[in-house]
Parts: sequence; C-alpha cells; structure tokens
Amino acid sequence: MKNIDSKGHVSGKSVYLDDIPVRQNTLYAVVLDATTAHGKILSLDITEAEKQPGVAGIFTYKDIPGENQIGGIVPDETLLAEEEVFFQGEPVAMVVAESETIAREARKKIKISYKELEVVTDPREAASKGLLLMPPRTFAMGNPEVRWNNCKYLFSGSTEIGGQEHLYIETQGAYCFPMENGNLMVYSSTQSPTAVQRAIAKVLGLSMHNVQVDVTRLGGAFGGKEDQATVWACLASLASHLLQRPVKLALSRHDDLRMTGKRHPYSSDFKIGLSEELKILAYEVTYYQNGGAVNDLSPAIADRTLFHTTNSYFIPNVKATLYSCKTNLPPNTAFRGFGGPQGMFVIESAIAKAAKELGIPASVIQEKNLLKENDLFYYGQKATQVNIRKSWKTAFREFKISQKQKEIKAFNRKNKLMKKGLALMPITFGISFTATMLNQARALVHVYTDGSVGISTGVIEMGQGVNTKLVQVAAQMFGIDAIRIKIESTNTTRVANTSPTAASAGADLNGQALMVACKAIVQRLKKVAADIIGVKAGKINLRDEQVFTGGKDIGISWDKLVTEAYSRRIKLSETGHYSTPIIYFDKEKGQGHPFAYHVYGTAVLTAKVDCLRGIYEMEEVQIIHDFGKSMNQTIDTGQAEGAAVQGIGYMTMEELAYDKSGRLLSNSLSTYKVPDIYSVPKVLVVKPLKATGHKLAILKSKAVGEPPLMYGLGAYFAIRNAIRAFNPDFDTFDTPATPEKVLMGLYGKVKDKRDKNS
Ligand code: LUZ
Ligand code: MOS
Repeated sequence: MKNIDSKGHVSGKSVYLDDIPVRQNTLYAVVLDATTAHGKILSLDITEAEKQPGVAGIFTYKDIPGENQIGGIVPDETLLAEEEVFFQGEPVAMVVAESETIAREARKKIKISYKELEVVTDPREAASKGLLLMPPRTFAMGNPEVRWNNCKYLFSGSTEIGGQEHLYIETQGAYCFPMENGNLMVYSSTQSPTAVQRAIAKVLGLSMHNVQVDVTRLGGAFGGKEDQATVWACLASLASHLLQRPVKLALSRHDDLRMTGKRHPYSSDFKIGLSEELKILAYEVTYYQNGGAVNDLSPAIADRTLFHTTNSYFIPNVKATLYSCKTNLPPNTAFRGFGGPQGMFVIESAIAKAAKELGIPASVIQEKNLLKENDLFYYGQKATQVNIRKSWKTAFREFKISQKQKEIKAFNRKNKLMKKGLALMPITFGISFTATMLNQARALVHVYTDGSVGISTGVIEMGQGVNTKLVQVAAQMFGIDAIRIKIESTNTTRVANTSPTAASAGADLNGQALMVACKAIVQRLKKVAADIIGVKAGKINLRDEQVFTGGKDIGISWDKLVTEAYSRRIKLSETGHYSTPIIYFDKEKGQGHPFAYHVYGTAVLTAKVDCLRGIYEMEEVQIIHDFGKSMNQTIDTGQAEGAAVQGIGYMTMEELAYDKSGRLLSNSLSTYKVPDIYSVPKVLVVKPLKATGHKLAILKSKAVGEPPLMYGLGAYFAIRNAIRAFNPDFDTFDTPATPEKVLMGLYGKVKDKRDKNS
C-alpha cells in the first residue's frame, strides 16, 4: 500500500502546525533566551519593550499561575528561568505581540544583565567536579576483574562521540486558544501529546481535562519532540491563558538551533580482554554522558546506552558504568537510537583497537563473537530468534564481501594518495521502551452506518508512515478496502494517557491496541451475519468487503452487514487497550527482560579517502536488515535508507561546535552540515533478510524506526581503515570524521582534545 500521505505531501496540501488557519485576534510569541551559559540574573528591564506598539504582554516566571516546572522524569527544569540561568538559549521571558515581527523587535529592547558564574561544557570536567544529573549507574554480568588474568590479549582506550542536531524540517511550535470555562485547545508539534497536556495543566494550575492537545502530523522529529516540544506548548498556553487570546509560537530555525538540546555527546574509556581464539572474555566501559543543564530524558537514554553496551556480541563478563554529567549546555535529549549508538560505538572501537594491535581485520573478531541463540545479554535477557549471524552470512554472500576486501587491498597497494577502507557493522537493537510502564497504548474505532470507518490511536505521524500501517491493520481486520478507513488526528480527548511515539514502538503498540478494538467489532458483526443465515459465528469470515462462510460468498456485503447490525442496535464503536506482555526489569539488580524482541542486521560500508585533501566519499553501503515480515516494504525500506544516511551524517559531517562559554557556534545550516543528495553513498542498498518476524511485532512486521541508524556507525570505521592504509599509526576514535580531522589523522597530527600541549 502506498503511503496515505504521499499525494498530500507532493502537492503541498498536507497540514502542519504552520498551515492551521489562525483565528481572529491571534497573537504571536517569541522567547527571550539566556545569553550566558551560567549566571545570576542581576536585572531584567522590560519597560522599553512593553511600550512598543502592538506588544500585548511580556511574561516571566513570576506570571506563571501554577508550578514553574516541566521536568518529565526529574522535576529539575523550569519553564522560565528564575534567579539563575544554566545554559545559553534557556528561556527567560516571552514577548507576545500582534505580529511576530513586532514581538522580535520588542525582544531586542529587553535589557538583562548577569553575574557570570563558572561554565562547564566538558562531561569529564563536570564529573570530576561532582556535577552529575543522577548518581552513577552500573550494569554488570560476571566479573571482568577476575577475567583479565585469563585473557591472552588486553587492550584499552578512549573514545569521543559527538552530538547531533535533529534538524526536523518543521521547527518546534504550538498554537493555542482559550475555550469556554477556562479550557484550552492546544495544537502542538509534539511526539508526546500527553506529556504536553500534563505539563500545561501543571504550569497553569489546571486539571488535565481542561487541556485538549491535538496533532495531525509533524514535519519530522527524530526524538527532538519527545520531550522538548513541551516548552513551547507550555509557553504558548501560558500566554493564551493569561491574555485569553489565541497565541502562536513557532520557533525560527535560528531560535530552534540555539534553544533546543541535541543528541548526547559521550566521552568513554574501555578495556577489552580476548582469548587466544579471539573470544571476547571481558569488557569494561565507563561512559561520560554530556547531559546538558537539566535531566530531560538523560536517565532513560543512559539506560539504553547500558542496554546496548555489547551491541551484537556475547560477552560473558561485562561491567558498564555511566556518569550522567551536568554541563552548561542546552539539555541534550532523545535522538533516534536514544543512547544506543553511543554505547555501540565504544564496543566497536574496542574491537577495532584490538584488531589494529593484532594486525587483523576487525571483522574476524566481530564474527567470532556474534550472539547465538539462547546467549544471555548481560542484563539478563535471553537472546531468542537471533538473526545476527544469518544477516552477517547473508551479507557476505550477497555483497561478495570477501572479494571486496581483496579488491580494496589491491587498490590500496596500487594507489598512493587514494585509499579505501571497508567496515562491517552488525546491529542488535532492543524493541520496547526501557521504562516498562510506557509500553501501553489505546485506540478508538467507529464504524459508521455507511460502512466507512474512523480510527484514532495515540500514535503521532512524523513522516515515518505509521498512519499508513494503521490503516493497513484496520483494513485487514475488517476485510475492507483501505479507502473506507479514515485516520483521525491524534487528540487527547479521544485517546488519553498516551505514551510518546518513540522507541520505534509506535506501530507495534498502537497497532496492537487498534487490532484489539477492531477484533471486538468484527466479532459482533460476525454474530449478526451468523444469525442472518443460521450458522455459528466461528464459520463466518469477512474479506473483500463480503461475508464468507466455508469459503463461499453468501451475498452479504460489508455495507449491508453494517446497516443490519445498526438496525439490530449492535454497538459499532470500540476501544482497544494493549500492554506488551512478558517484559519487566529490576532496576536495582540491572537484570530482567526489558525488550519484547530485538532487531538485527549487518551493513558493509566502503569509504574512499583522498589522502592529499582529507576529503572522502562513502562509496557503497549495503545492508541486510531484519524487517521481520514487513507489512509495508516500501515504507520500511525508506526508513532503513533514511536512518542509515542520518547515521552516516552523524559519523562524518555533522559537527556541533560550542565554544568554552557554552555558545553554539554551528548555529546555522552554513556551519552545520547535513547529508544532502550529493553526499549520499552512490550505492545504497537495503535488502530484507528472509525472516519470519516476531509474534510481538505488529503483524510480525518488526519495528524499523531506529535500528538502521546504527549502520551509520560503520562509516567511521570504514574511513578509519582507509586512513590507516595511509598512516598505520592512526589510532583515535573521535567522531565526527570531518575532512579536517581526517587530514590531521592522515599526517599523524591528531590532536588529543584533552592534551593542551599537542
Ligand atoms: N524514549 C523513551 C525512547 O522514553 N524510552 C525509550 O526507551 C526510548 N527508546 C528509544 C527512543 N526513544
Ligand atoms: Mo525517539 S529517540 O523519540 O524514539
């Protein structure tokens, strides 16, 4: 089935927040943000700004009628700064005016002064000063300390992995208006309508039922709107509530880049021990997560890093410790992969380090340690239906990897100033929210008397195609044409208490809830058909818009069946509730079965480096991916390709730069580079692994949003291998591999970030 949004997107008719026609009397808000990364606010003077014609109001924390608190996991985040600011870009005040231009002009007239305090931007420095967002966390299995003695080979090292800007095409924003009796209507570009609803109620001192949040779709999110859409929705609501007028707040790209958090950079130390046969016997890792100024989702992201510490490998003795470091940067947040890539990068670096020292390709060590059926993940879950070796072997066969390896060797022998590198990147990604509680969803289904159907769930369409999958589910359940099914906007009054659309689990959770609702209606309709012709309901089938019994079309159409059910006063609406079975996790012990299932796959990536200039090209990226039994291969392949390219961008050109004062230097698209059509690998192939799927995946079609991003990590190792073909001493793990860094790597002038003398 085609993506139901394809026509609307191509013709420009799809509705986003900015396309909602505004009401009469709408006001526009802009945010004044902190210009120092850590300081006491000495004075804030709004008199000049307030005098500007067209300004309707300027608000600070003092105007908040409820609690000035929007922290989702830990209550440590103010909506508007009080006496102290903790990052550049932190909202301090809001200007509301008749137009956005007026609001912007007035914003310039606000005078604010600070007493500067110490700024920390480096996570290790924060940790050494005891600046932590939460106590350090350790997960362990076995005992690496004991095993080091038995290891034939021991290697250790450090890694740096950068952050990443989400760069959703649609910036953050919200549009609110007051309704009667003090209620509020809120349109928000959010992955988490319930989080927005809850925070607004708290900030305004209302009940959740006073706040209705509605979302049609987002122009991309990638995790950036899981937690951080809340700020703007709360601010717009605050103004709307106080002024009793409609208020729109949509960030400009500059404001968005400066004020919102990114993917977490990590700095890490590892130690790895191998046997003579190259089995990894022990692995120890310490992560320093750069959390930014407040918790946001950092604790949950820390969990996922710890869960993905061993990537696709079985390691019997593991100890992983994570320091979530409080720095004076915007709060870093969810981003596709959610801490997983940062964990997986370190084990891949450890393997690459071992391979370098032993003078063998990393793939030899990778292959020897891939997970097998019934191996234990170090957090206690047994690996079942493991497809990692199968994807690895299929990749070798399909993509002729051994031959490629030989060709690259020959190429590198022949060419002095052009070098190629190849890397394999196996991925194993756990599907479920790591917070077990969030693994639930609900749906609401109406069958109308003309046989058309309306469905609502808690899921958010953000370009990933989940709405199309839900329409497919309902069409299949009722045995009717998809054209009859309308998917409603996501609205907190139709489906309440939604989990964010995140963790790659949107289709699984909401699809299952939808199936539960559809099934109940189908059961009642079958009973009606059975009554009409006098057979048992179990004998009835609905398909092709007709009623069948024993494989025979009995001449009752879907429309007729629905009309008949209605005239018999049968209920044609239903809700569905789903909560993932079998999952649990004991946080104290760090053991349990947190994931419904895992997604597997293997990528092979080749890079070509120009050793005079340091520029490079990703030549080929070929992937065998475990989609399960894909319910929509076009959508799923698109997700895999997009994720892989986003992962490659993360590893290569996307460089976030903050200066020592905590100011974002890469604050526009001329200084922050993202992959474009020219930098996409010339060959980008995604082939589905022949697989049976998993019973906890929607229609056995596995979750696809995040896992393929991690293939992109291989780009770093492919480039590293090419550099090493020119300069065998190159031995750093520091992303992104920008051409500047590659050039320095080629000529041995690799600057250790922490060595002031180098
Ligand atoms: N969000 C979340 C996520 O709240 N919990 C998760 O486990 C998760 N995983 C991936 C992406 N977003
Ligand atoms: Mo996410 S990183 O919002 O699944």
